[in-house]
Amino acid sequence: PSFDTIISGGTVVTASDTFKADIGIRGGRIVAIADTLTGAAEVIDASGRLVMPGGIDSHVHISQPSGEGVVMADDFDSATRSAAFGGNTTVMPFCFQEQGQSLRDALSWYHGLAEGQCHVDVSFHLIVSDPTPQVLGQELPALAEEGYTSFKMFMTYEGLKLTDRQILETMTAAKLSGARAMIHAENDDAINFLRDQAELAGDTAPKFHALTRPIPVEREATHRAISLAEIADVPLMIVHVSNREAMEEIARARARGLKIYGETCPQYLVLTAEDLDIPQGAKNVCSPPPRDTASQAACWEGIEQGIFDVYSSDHCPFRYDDTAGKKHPMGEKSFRWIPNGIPGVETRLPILFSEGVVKGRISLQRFVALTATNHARLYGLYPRKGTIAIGADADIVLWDPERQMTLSQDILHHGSDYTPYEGFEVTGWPVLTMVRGQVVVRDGTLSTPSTGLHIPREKPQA
Ligand code: DUC
Ligand code: ZN
Ligand code: ZN
Repeated sequence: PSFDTIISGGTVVTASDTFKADIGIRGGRIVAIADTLTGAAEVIDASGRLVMPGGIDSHVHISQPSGEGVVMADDFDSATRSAAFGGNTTVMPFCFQEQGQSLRDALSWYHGLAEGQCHVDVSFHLIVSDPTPQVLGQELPALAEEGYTSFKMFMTYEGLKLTDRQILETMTAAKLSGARAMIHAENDDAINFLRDQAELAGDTAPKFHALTRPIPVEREATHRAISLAEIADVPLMIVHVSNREAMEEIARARARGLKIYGETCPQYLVLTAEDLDIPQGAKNVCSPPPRDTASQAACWEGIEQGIFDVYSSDHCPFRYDDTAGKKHPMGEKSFRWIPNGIPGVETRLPILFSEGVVKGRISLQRFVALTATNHARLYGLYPRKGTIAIGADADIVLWDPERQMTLSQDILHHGSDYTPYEGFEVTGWPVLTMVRGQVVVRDGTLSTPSTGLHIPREKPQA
């Protein structure tokens, strides 16, 4: 046969087009796209299905140390299994540099955890928390050449946060090495001030997590991050944008010609701060916190109008009913100790498809751009990944646009013991996930052992 696999009779969607075609796959790559193809060891019937580039989730946390006595709910096996069931073919987790640690040591620890465990492809971002001259002058440039072409900086969190001076120096290293700079924008001093005040007043319940990280905390830091990027003359990705004011900082910077990119996440589209003000509110503690319905509408606007280039999960899973998770013993005393983050790698695509495409807010093409193509472009995976084209990896999701599902912990595969989206109704569901031509999930069953690889990346595109 000419092909290992043919995907037959489906509707192919890319970031630019929607068309009926068969796809021929050989050696893990797409080698033919035509009206009708024949001659394959396996033919997958895609009639009635959308055939889209597999999701690329460029913002997930896996096995990341998250504080004293806290353990993340997913390892690479469970996180990438959950990703595959959710229609994703590549995830980009963070490799977190501890204080005093070299980036290489950090990477070898994460690679050790990931090796042989992954069900989808994986490509690491770095988190630079200790930007010594050695790290910025030697390690980052060398690692960028080796395919680690992006890193995140934090403006908050003890042990992670950088000063403005350090951010400028680290951004400059990104500029010199051609790597993509990403930033978590929240004003650390403002958070600490508000948090101390809240605790003094006895306001320690989970809802005060959101109230002590109000919108100006994020807006100010976003503005400052953009200004620093302008000073350093480097493009910058603002991750997990939650509200209109931060988004407007990005829009304004772009209107002035700066290369500022924005990411938003499902929690900012469908959750609000009120979801922290419930009996099990710790389940929804994440940073930045979900806001209000006006902020949801603003984030939808950013999605529709192109201010946001990427939509990621910020999957950062903890168990709820667990003292190593959301029920950390100190968390009862104050929200300060509740680990920040929620699971979402498996529910990301269905939420955007249902709330975005089915409800008429975005086109199918925009869905693909936001969930796959733009991630590939902005992080140096394009055109190997993120599109359906001759020569690209056969990373494909078959999507049933009509299937109705109720999101629920029972049907998910992550390591968390809950989902923030319990009971949420969606239309549209991934029914087959293929990574480099191998079917990983079909009809709700994981069908191969872990064949995910680490993918070194090119320098990102603007
Ligand atoms: N930032 C993230 O990117 N994820 C989880 C928590 C946080 O602060
Ligand atoms: Zn962050
Ligand atoms: Zn994150």
